[in-house]
Amino acid sequence: MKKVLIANRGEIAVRVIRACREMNLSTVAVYSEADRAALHVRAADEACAIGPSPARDSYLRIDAIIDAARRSGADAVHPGYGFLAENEDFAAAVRDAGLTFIGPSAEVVALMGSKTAARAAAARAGVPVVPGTGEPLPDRISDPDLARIARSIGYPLLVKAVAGGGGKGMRTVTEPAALLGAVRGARSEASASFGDSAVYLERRLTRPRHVEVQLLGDHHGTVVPFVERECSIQRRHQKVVEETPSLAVTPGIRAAMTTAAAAVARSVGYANAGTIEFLLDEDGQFYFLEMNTRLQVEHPITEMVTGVDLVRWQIRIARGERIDLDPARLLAPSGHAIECRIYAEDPDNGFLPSPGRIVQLRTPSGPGVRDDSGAAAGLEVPIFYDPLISKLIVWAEDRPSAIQRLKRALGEYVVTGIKTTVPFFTWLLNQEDFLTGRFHTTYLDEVLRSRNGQPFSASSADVEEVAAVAAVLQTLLAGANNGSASPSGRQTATADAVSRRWKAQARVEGLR
Ligand code: MV4
Repeated sequence: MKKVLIANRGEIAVRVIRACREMNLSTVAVYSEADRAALHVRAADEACAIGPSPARDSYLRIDAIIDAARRSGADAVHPGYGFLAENEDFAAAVRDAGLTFIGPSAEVVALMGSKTAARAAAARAGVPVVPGTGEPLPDRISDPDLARIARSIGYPLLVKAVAGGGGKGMRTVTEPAALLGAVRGARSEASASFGDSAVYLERRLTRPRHVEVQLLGDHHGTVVPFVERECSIQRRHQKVVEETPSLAVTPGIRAAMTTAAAAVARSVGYANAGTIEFLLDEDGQFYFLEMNTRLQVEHPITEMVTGVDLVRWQIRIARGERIDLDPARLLAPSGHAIECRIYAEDPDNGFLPSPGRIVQLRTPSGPGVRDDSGAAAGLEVPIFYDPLISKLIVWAEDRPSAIQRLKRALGEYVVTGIKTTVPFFTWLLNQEDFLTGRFHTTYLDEVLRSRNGQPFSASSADVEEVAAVAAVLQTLLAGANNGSASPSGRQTATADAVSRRWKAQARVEGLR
């Protein structure tokens, strides 16, 4: 392997390019029209245009990407996450073009893509699954048959899409009268989203946590699991904060859960980085949910507490190397890591996307801080893609110190020109339930609903203070260069004095 094409964009493309460079591999970026000047294009050794801005005309075009690999002479393809990362046809097309796919086999991608097949594989490996139908419901099931199956599973239950994941095509049913409508609704949503109307039923667990196990498998039959990640802080099925280890996982649960995860992966001959998602209920019982056959957004927190570079290992595994990591080390985390997903969204306006040109961007640094960014000052955040601009990851000796460090780092974050979710995180990190670890998968949606749209940013006192800092600066600068300079640009206020100092400093630097 000499030259890797990264079939993705944004922060994950940059992340993969960094690993390649450390391994002396050349890199090829691909880009849509909207991404001509993007960071991942600048970061790579070379870049190929693959089509118009909408993802379906560029980042989702299997033929265009294979063609770019041929043109550039790449011999391997890394899919990142999202886009084609879990598309079995893409994995097969890469293989059939004689290239190395830095991911699992097309067959395993297909198997885990069917949520019922994945569930069955987990059950065969001896791993608990939530009571449910197991098989997709027959297309033309009679109403009485459906009602009988539902009754035997018990209410409340969930109708889930076989091709689903991420909450799409999912419906809660709390009483028999709502069953038919929910099945119909789920079928049509699944059909529209995935082109597959198949659904199945599962008992709905109340207030479970979402805990997942990272693993690596190689082509020689070795599978090693890592300490779990806690991913219950989600908004509308999108993770927003992840941490490791989980406060809810005891050593006993960890041993059982990681063993279960490895058993599922081993049973399907898994070779790549992968993740087994579990639901963990209030009495410590866990259940297999899904397997993700790719690198995940939140992989850095695992890297921070284990010292293992997961992308490097994906590449080594794809080259046929053996995993020679000490399994005990992967289950004994050093310290605590937390990630915040920073989006170009306006938290004070229903988290609406906030695309546009980034005027200033200063990302935090210092001890224990890692910033995985896909954006830069002067660049547009396009409307066409997921508006994740940056992942802020911190490490510290323990959870309270990690939270302190995260607050410090969020205070250093400066971004102007677009709105971001930074003020929301500053609020979240002060919530009693977050600090004590008393949360579950519906926690965030519940508190956001109860807040009724109160703003996260700037009280008027904060705005006044920012204005005062700006006025002082203006006076100083006027003295320094004969009154020709005047601070300009938009200023986002947060309720944090440290943040204001950093912003003031960034502004001075911006004017020099
Ligand atoms: C569940 C569940 C409770 N019981 N299954 C949501 C997305 C999809 N991947 C599966 N999901 C859930 N499945 C049973 N049997 C609760 C959820 C769920 C959830 C899961 C993980 C993270 C966030 C969530 C938010 C709401 C519901």
